[in-house]
Amino acid sequence: MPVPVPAPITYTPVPIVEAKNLSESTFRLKYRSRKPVVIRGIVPSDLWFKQEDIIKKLKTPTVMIAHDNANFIDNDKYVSKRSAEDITVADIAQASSKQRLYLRSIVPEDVKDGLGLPLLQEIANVGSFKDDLMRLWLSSAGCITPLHYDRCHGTLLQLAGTKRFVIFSGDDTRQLYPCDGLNGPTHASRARYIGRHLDTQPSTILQQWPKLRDTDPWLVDLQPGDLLYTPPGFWHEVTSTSVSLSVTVPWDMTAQEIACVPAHMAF
Ligand SMILES: O=C(O)CCC(=O)C(=O)O
Repeated sequence: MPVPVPAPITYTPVPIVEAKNLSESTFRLKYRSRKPVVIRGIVPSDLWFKQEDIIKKLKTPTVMIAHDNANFIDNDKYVSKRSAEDITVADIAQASSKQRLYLRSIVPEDVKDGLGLPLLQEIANVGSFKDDLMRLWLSSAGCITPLHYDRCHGTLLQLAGTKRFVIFSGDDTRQLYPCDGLNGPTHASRARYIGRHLDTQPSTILQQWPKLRDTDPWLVDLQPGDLLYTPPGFWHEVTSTSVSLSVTVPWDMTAQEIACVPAHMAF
């Protein structure tokens, strides 16, 4: 009897558009709350050499160390934290697989000024971004932010290095092993290492998380200068595929959007 070969998980590449070809109305009708998109031509792609300058400007940087050395969940159960006034980019880059480090911080004003945010504001037609939730993320290769969703419109600006995102719409929620509120918050999933195997060894994922067979993920490997938009309620897992520097810039849903959130976001 031939052994049945499991069907692979099919995935769709996240569409990529140039900012100069993206009007406010196209963003609104095609992408806003509907699907992820990479926008190129907003974010400067030459900030690698400035990283050391950038982290010297950080006021109260915190470095996280994951107990399993891979999955960074902002919770004492999974990570320890230390303040990191003395950290250098080399400390993070060379941490490698022995002890990965993930630095998170608020974004210094002059770094914010160089990010091209006025153009994003125009395309997304946003009154103001959520300044208090903007974050700078500097990670060793191999750091993972496990699968979860946010209640804001989210953008991640990839400033240096590379990151892999796997993204699912809220329609896939039942297949994504969401926590039940007791074993973790309901906006987080128990599934792990999806991005690591999605394109190469999907059977590894399916053995552990068989329901993923019935999902429709998007996949993207972000390069410096890419800006990724992720709609509210869309699940995403983020893997740093090299040492990586990113900034996240969220904005609130409108009252109208909040009034019709999908069921999985109601709690
Ligand atoms: O870059 C990361 O590790 C996580 C970013 C994230 O979860 C987000 O953009 O919402």
